[in-house]
Amino acid sequence: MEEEIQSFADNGYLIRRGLIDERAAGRLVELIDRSLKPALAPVEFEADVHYPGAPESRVAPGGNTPRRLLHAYSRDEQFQAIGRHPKIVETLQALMDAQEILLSQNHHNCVMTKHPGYSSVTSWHQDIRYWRFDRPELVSVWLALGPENVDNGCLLVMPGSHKWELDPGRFDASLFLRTDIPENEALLATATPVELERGDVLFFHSKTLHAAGQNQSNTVKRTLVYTYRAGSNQPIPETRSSVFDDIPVS
Ligand SMILES: O=C(O)CCC(=O)C(=O)O
Repeated sequence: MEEEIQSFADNGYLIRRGLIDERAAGRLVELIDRSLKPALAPVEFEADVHYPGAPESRVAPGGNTPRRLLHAYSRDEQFQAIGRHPKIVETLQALMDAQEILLSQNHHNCVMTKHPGYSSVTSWHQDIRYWRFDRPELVSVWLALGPENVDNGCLLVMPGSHKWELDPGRFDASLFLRTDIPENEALLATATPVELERGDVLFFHSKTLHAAGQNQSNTVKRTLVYTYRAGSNQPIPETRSSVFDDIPVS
């Protein structure tokens, strides 16, 4: 684990291959598919986010394409089992150097679905930009439930970006990294695809710059995503980070 802790500290992300066994991952896929037809609320639709490539509106072609099944943790015991999975929790304890770990119900806590035809591009951003905690030190857990690659819109990261101090001028009004200014060219050249297989788990820091493309394949991509904090890193009261109680998982 020492090497993995160092790699996370250096790069702002860590991949643990095959952390969730095939049977559990397969059952999750079945559960997610049952939750998509019809899509069980609460759901975020591609058309809601207005990201590049998203349908114009809910009544445009593809307007009913789900992007995220929200509030994953409270939907089903199977989602809870992953949220509290011992291998995930022990990795988080090591990466955050903390015994007490809590799962946030306010951030991520969703199944991301990327459907062929109507998925959007997520531009470069740091998740912490809209989150409010004592310290910007949270870790998100991204469980691949099938292959994730450039073709189906896998995550891209900029290794080491969680340590960069970037002036506000590098970002646009929505706090996405600007791709139209020469100052960001060298950063954009470091983009690294995170290619995963079913059962692989990506751990990434809340300051790591990441992005994702559209799904150009002909199958749906499904990913379960949770965010965790250490017990000592409290959400700021009366912000969107403190709306729902965090769940202790250790
Ligand atoms: O479109 C994607 O898969 C990326 C999602 C993402 O970066 C986020 O929700 O923070």
